Amino acid sequence: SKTKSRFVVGSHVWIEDADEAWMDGQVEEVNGEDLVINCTNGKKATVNLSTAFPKDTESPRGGVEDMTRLAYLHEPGVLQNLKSRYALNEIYTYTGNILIAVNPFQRLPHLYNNHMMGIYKGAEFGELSPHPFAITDRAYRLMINDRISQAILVSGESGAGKTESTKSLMQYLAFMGGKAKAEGRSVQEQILESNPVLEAFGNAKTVRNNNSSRFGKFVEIQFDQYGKISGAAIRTYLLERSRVCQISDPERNYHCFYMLCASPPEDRDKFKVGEAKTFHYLNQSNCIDLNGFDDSKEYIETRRAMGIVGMSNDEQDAIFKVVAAILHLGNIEFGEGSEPDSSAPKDDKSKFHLKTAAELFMCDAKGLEESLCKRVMATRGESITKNLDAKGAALSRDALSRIVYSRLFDWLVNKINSSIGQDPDSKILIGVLDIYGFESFKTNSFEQFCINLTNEKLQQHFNQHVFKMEQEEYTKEEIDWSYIQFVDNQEILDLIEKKPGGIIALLDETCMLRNSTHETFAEKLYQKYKDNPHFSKPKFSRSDFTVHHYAGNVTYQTDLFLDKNIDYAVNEHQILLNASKCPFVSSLFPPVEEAAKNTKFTSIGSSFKQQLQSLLETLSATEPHYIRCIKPNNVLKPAIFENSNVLQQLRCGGVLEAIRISCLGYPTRRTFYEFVNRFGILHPKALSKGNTEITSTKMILEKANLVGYQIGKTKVFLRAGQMAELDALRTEVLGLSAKKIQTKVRSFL
Ligand code: AD9
Ligand code: MG
Repeated sequence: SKTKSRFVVGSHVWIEDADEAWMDGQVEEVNGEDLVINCTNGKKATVNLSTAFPKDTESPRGGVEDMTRLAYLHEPGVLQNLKSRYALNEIYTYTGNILIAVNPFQRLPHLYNNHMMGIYKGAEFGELSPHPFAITDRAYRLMINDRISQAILVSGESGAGKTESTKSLMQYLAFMGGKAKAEGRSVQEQILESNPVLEAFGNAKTVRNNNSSRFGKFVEIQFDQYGKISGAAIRTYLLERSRVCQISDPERNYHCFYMLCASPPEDRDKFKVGEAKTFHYLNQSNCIDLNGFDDSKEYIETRRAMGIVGMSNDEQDAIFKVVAAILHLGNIEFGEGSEPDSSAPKDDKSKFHLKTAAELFMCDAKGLEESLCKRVMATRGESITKNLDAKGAALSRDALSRIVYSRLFDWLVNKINSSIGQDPDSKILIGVLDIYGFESFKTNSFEQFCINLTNEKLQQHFNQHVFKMEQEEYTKEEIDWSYIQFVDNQEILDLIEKKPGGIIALLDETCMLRNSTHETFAEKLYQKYKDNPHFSKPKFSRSDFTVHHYAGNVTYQTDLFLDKNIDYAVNEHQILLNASKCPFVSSLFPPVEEAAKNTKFTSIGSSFKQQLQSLLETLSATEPHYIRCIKPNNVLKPAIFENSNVLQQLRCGGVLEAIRISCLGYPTRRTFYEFVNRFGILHPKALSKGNTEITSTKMILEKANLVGYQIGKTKVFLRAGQMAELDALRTEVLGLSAKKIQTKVRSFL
């Protein structure tokens, strides 16, 4: 309120700090607007009182399990709480219904064993320590009791622990909903074993995570009317294709390549591979071996899992032959051919790799060479065969590798889905989403653009949900609340995906025009969005653009936007592999219908947008649960908690936004008992016998001259800042009563 300061001499406060983000201390002097603070690190600081936040001195040393229990729901309070819990290896914390998971970077096996699952099974939510099992248990029970489908959305930046969290909750679902099967593999076993298969082909070591998922995943687990798992469907999003041909030190290509090269000698003979370091697609980076990851053991493990998810030995062999063929493709180098501006394999070594790739693909070697070195151009009913120069042939080779790998990955996903099987009668499901978090790097390309669109959409879903939950709590307590506005990101979504007129639509248009370049694309963007508040053109750039995302500004480099948006198999490649004598390879390239040949290309941006749309539709029919994963440091080591880094993630993950939304209403809730316990000292008369807790609460609030709070059925709801005012009074009273004892002067009250 206007007249009372939140701070007095002796108040404990948080102030901003350049190194630590927030620093705590105690007010030594109040000079008008200024506070002189004695910081706990010994520094002295003078700050404007509007920049200081009250610090709760009553909160338990080990932090609280649910942040909505914090006396002060603000940034430093949230940060301090997570930090003190992390120091005790308490990696999970709630913020209301959201579970925050801070990556421990060390195995904590006691947290995830069968015994633990047994403990969480059937326990009341909030009764036990925060845990993904508790979230999953609640989702499962809501599904059973209310017959409503549920979704668990796991998000966070790369290396934050999304995939590990996802695995532990799938393990819990299998525990709760698994059923014994008389013969063959149980559905829950197949679901769990799909993880190592997808990780072998879709995960790689990056600078951010040694086992980074290079695709997004939504697993829909279907249940029968008895609550037993009866089917599942896996959808994947945007596998990173460029990695197949291009990696930078110290990253790795997809795990499966190294596994294959580390397979038993008889398999290496069968698949015609040698050491990993002899392949160009792998040796562009110095990192071949991965600490703590035994590629030969993983090979055996992956094949075992592939068997469980229904891939026959022959199929597995065919898959690894394709993987091997890609490695050999990568070793073909091109030099000048016999005609001007033509190309041919450079030397005997390249010829050998070309022959081997053709053998593995079971296609014609001459045909493979031609499909790489020549391009058929169709113009006005005529087709002309044109030679590609060495550079063009190398590009064609890489395009072939990428399309083969991405078709292979899609095949794996489809195969897993068909062997697990869908339950057409299932009416209830639990969806689990493990998808890349917001990304903002030094250079951001089309992938980051799609990833950030995903996050923009999920953020909207999240905000709407958090907002709804707040309203429900108010309704339950029967208190008034005026409509609280929150910032919606619909305008940013429109900028990106509106049709027509959005960036994706503009990109598709540009891709369809001849002679377009990324510069003409950028020029169109600049013209179209020059007045859009969520768009800007960086000063010194001619082709970059900046989108003002909810989580911050990201500048995208358009250089590869056009190439990356266009998805098509080069016709020559298509014909060649369709004719393969290996039924598996030929099935990856089914004949293209005449009609489809004329449509110039499939837009990756637009099809991704559609996939997202359908994901959001699925989600909107479910009750969502959120797990926000946090990466406490960038060195991937235990026990290091970097304040600013964590804050940035809390911001991007919408945790602070959720808190902000709740601060717009009545962020502090206390049961009447708790309230009287803490603030009874402000008005001892209110505690007289015969007064109910609710009466005492009201009397204390009146005495403190507060306005705008609400009295619910079981709790008092305070506006933001009111807890601090009460605490300031309390500090004063406590200080005075200490003096009173010493000097027996008159009482404050
Ligand atoms: V990415 O966007 O796919 O690059 P994720 O999926 O968020 O990323 P991931 O789950 O793979 O991260 O976790 C990264 C690493 O952190 C794991 O390989 C583990 O070494 C470590 N980790 C994460 N969560 C846990 C955990 N609950 N217990 C132990 C963990 N280690
Ligand atoms: Mg992952």
